[in-house]
Amino acid sequence: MTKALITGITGQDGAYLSQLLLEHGYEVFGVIRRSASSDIIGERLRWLGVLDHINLVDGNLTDLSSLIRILQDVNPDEIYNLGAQSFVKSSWNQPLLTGVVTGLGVSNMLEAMRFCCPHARFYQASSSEMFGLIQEPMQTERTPFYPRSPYAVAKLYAHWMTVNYRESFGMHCSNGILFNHESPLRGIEFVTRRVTDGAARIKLGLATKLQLGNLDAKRDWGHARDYVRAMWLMLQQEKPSDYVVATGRTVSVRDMCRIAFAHVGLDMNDFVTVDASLMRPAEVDVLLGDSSKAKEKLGWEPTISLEEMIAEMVEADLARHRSRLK
Ligand code: NDP
Ligand code: GDR
Repeated sequence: MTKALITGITGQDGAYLSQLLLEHGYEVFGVIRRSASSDIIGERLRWLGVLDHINLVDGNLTDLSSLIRILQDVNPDEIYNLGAQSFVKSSWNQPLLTGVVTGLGVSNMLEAMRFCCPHARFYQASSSEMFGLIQEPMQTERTPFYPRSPYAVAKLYAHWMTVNYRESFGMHCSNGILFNHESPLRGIEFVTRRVTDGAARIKLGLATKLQLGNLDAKRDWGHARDYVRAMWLMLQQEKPSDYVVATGRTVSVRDMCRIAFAHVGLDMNDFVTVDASLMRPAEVDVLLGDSSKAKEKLGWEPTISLEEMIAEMVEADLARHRSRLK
C-alpha cells in the first residue's frame, strides 16, 4: 500500500485530497496540531465521510522534532505539505507567525525529509498570490513573482526552498502554483464562502445584509476537488517540476457575488454593502492563470465551472442553516 502523509489535513484541500488518495487505495496519514477543539477539528473530514479511514498523528510544522518523529514512524512514499497560515488578510496582523508556519515550516519539513526519507516525493502548496502585482496579463511558471502580503512573501520563500532541495539534493520536490480554489468546505473567512453563506442566510431570513471589502478584485476561481487531483498527478510524474493550476478565466468579486445571489433568486444590489475595514493594506487586483503545462504534462484540466461551484456552495450553506433551524 502506498503511504501518503498530509500536513494541513483538517483544511479544505486536506479533506478532498484525503478522499482522493483513499479512493486510489493509499494509506493516509495526517498531521494535526493539538487543539482544545479536538472534537470539531476533523469536521471537514467527517463531512466527506473519510475521518475514520485516516491515521491522525500529532505534530506541528513549527516543531522540527515532531516532524522527524512522524517521518521516522510513518516512512511515507509521498508527502503533501498543505499546512499553512493561509488567510492573506490575517498575515498583516500576524506576519511573524505567518513567516514561521507558512515559510520556515516548509524548511522544517524538507530537512526532516532529507534526514528520514529522502526518497519520498514532496508536494509544496505554492500559491498564485506570489504573482501579486502581476508582471504579465496571464501568469505561467515563467512569470516573475511580485508578492504583495506577508503571506505571499512567506510562500515565495517556501517555493524557492522547494526548488532548492530539488536542485541541491536531487529530491523529488514539486511546487503546485495553485490559483484560488473553493468548495463547500472553504473556510468561512474567504470571500466565496462569505458570499454563499451570506446569500443563504439572507434567503432564509437570518440576515438582512452582507458586508464585503473590495468588490473590484478579480480572481481565477476553480473547485478544490479538481485542484487536489492536480497535486496527486504531480507526484505521479517521474521527474519533479513546478506547475500552474488555474481555469484561465478571471471574474470580479462583484460578478461572483451576483451569481450567488441570483442562484437564490435575489439581486445582490439590494443586500451587499462595502465595509472599508475589510480592505487590505495592499491588494492583488487581478489574477489569471495559464495552466497549459499542467494540461500537456499531467493531462490535467478543470471540470467544474464557477457557476456550478457557487451553486453547490450556496446549496450546502442553505442546507447547513436549515438543519440548524430545525
Ligand atoms: P486551510 O486554511 O483550509 O487549511 C490550512 C491547514 O493548515 C489546516 O489544516 C491547519 O490546521 C493547518 N495548519 C495551520 N498551522 C499549522 C501548523 N503550525 N502546523 C501544522 N498544520 C498547520 O487551507 P486550504 O486547504 O485552502 O489550502 C491548503 C494549502 O494550499 C495552504 O498551504 C494554502 O496556503 C495553499 N493554497 C491554497 C489555495 C486555495 O485557494 N485554497 C490556493 C493556493 C495555495 P488547523 O485546522 O489546526 O487550523
Ligand atoms: P485570497 O482569497 O486572498 O485571494 O487568498 P480571499 O477569498 O480571502 O480574497 C479574494 C479577494 O476578495 C477580496 N474581498 C474579500 N475577501 C475576503 N476574505 N472577505 C471579504 O469580505 C472580501 N471582500 C472582497 C479580497 O480583497 C481579495 O482580493 C486565497 C487563500 O486561499 C490563499 O491561501 C491562497 O494562496 C490564494 O487564495 C490563492
